[in-house]
Amino acid sequence: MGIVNAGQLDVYDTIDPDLRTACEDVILNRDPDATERLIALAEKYKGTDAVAEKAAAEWRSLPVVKRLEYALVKGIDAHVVDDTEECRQQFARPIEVIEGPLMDGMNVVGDLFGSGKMFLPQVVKSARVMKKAVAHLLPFIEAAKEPGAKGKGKIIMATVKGDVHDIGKNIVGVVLQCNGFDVVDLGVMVPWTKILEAANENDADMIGLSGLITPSLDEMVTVAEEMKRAGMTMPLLIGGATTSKVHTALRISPAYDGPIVHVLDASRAVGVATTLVSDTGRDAYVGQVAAEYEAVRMARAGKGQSDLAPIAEARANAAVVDFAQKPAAPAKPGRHVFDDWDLADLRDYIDWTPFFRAWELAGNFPAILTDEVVGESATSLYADAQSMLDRIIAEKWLTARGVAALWHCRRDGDDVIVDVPAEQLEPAMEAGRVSPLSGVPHDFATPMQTTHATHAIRMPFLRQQVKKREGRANMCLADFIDPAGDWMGGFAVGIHGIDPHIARFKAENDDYQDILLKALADRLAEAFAERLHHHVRTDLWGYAPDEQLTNEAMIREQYRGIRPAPGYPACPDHSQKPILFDMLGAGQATGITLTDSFAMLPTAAVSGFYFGHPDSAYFGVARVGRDQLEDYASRRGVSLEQAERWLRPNLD
Ligand code: B12
Repeated sequence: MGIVNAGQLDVYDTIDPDLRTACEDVILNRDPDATERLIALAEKYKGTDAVAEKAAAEWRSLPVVKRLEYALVKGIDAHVVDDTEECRQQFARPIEVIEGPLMDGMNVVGDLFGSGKMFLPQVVKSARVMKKAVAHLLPFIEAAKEPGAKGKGKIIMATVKGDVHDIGKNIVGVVLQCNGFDVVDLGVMVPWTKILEAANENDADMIGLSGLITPSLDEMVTVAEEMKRAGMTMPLLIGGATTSKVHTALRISPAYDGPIVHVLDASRAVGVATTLVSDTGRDAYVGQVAAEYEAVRMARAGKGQSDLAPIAEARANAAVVDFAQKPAAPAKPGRHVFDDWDLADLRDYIDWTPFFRAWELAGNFPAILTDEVVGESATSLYADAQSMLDRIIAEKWLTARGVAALWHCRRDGDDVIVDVPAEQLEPAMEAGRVSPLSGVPHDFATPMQTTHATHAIRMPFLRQQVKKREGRANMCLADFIDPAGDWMGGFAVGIHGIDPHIARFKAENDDYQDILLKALADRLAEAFAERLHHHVRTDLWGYAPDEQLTNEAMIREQYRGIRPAPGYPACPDHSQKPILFDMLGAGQATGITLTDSFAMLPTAAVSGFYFGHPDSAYFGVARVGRDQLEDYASRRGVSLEQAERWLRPNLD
């Protein structure tokens, strides 16, 4: 068997070709003499430490320009300041170091990435080396009053107003910088005024917008409209998890006259940006994208009325649930606050697959670690993640704060009327937020057994209207709640304390650790949501006291009950979050706040509902019709325009 030392990872192309061929011959069984030849060759490499030291020494004895290239490709930042300084003394002007050896090195990185021989984690490490070198040179460039390095083009990047997510945007920024673009990153929650101002002040070549949640889609349309009103013509790039080519074509593109391109991921961003600044390819490309988006619009326009059932018909086809099977009343009803959940405990609940996806490494954990293509990169990234997690836990970098509550409730049509202890709601009532949302008499069939006075809060849900095949229901989350009296829950969890560490990494120009920490905080938030749900099932609600599931089974959701989160397909309206937060007293209990687009701060946060009935399941509401929109507006006690804004991504 071939044995791979996962601790000794290299860019495949840089392995000594003789050694590489000899190893491949053995592993792929290409030659009957392969073993003998490898054994003979191994003599040359005897004593791995000595070989490593020799290789290290050899690298350090290269000419300084080559040393910089080596450091960039390998992502080694240990000597970069010394080497950059040595290089600076050899060149007439400090700017030449950037435009010469550093850019040459980054071009090698860009080529390896572009041809799939290097992966995102390595590229981000290379960018860290580049940033440290540039940071060393900047004071000299400024002192000499020289103009800065001439990049390929200047891009203003921002996560739009109301949205707090920046991992995707940061990754794209790093990759663009690696490929010679100047990136002016305005951060998160950026209003359109600031984006337009920055584009003008910096004489930018294009603007890139990012967003993770659906309310950001409308904000992107606003930015496009304002760019048009200001007479701008520069290209606008659109990216982020909820954005799509279809939405860009249908909604954003008609709002602006300049070129608009939806970019799926970081690896495509370089090609698109490079074409958009090129003198030769730009016009043809812009024309091609415009034609593509026009075709999307035509295809949509030709589709005619989609097949939606009237809401009354959809309701008549609601899921039929046997309430004899509903879980018993919770062992510990009411609210439970957790100020500082043990991070070491959360570690065991982490779902690692999305972590690798965030770094554009495709595959499922743990198989990804031995994947033929990305295995090396994934293994190295995983090792870095583990050692950062060790420090996060040992040095208590982060704090996991959460709240869970279990309330008595009953179904009323597509709403659930929830009986919430008054003391929990008081701050919200004082702020005048609760009254328009409840308006329901306190008339439960089975009154809640609690010593507190309670308030009835109406939580409206949306129902599927797409016409179903015979025997398939038009689902709504309210269907899982017994109209004669039942129980449901809510939760909010957040990972606090990231800011000082991110500030430290920023000061050190270390994008790699910055993105790594954010991605780990997100994983811990998701793990906390999973862990708390487990605690609810086995203890607080206690309907599955003996549940024994492996982490894998838990990730596959093989447990009873669901925890849908506002924004997920079963309850796509993010504006449920303020009501949920009031019901939980989540602000005070967890320190989590909501932006005006209902994003949560800290960013690594999750909130949602608990449904315990064994039949409860995830589904997608998908498109809703005008009739349901009107009905929903009246159930929420808001204007039609308001409801339209909230439900826009789902409107027919
Ligand atoms: C991981 C994850 C999380 C993490 C945080 C993610 C993060 N920091 O970005 C956690 C667990 C905290 C989380 C929480 C929530 N999430 Co979430 N989450 C995801 C998930 C599984 C992956 C997102 C991700 O990290 N991708 C990796 C990054 C690198 O990709 P990216 O951001 O898309 O960026 C890439 C491209 O889009 C592009 N790009 C991005 N920006 C730009 C900009 C430009 C200019 C260009 C050119 C390109 C570009 O390049 C990037 C690199 O390749 C998605 C589902 C999915 N498969 O996408 C849901 C998803 C995004 N989440 C969703 C929701 C609803 C939520 C919550 C609101 C749920 C809740 N009620 O608690 C919260 C909101 C948190 C908050 N603070 O407000 C929904 C959003 C849809 C919607 N209706 O709004 C999704 C789509 C899930 C779903 N199917 O419903 N989530």
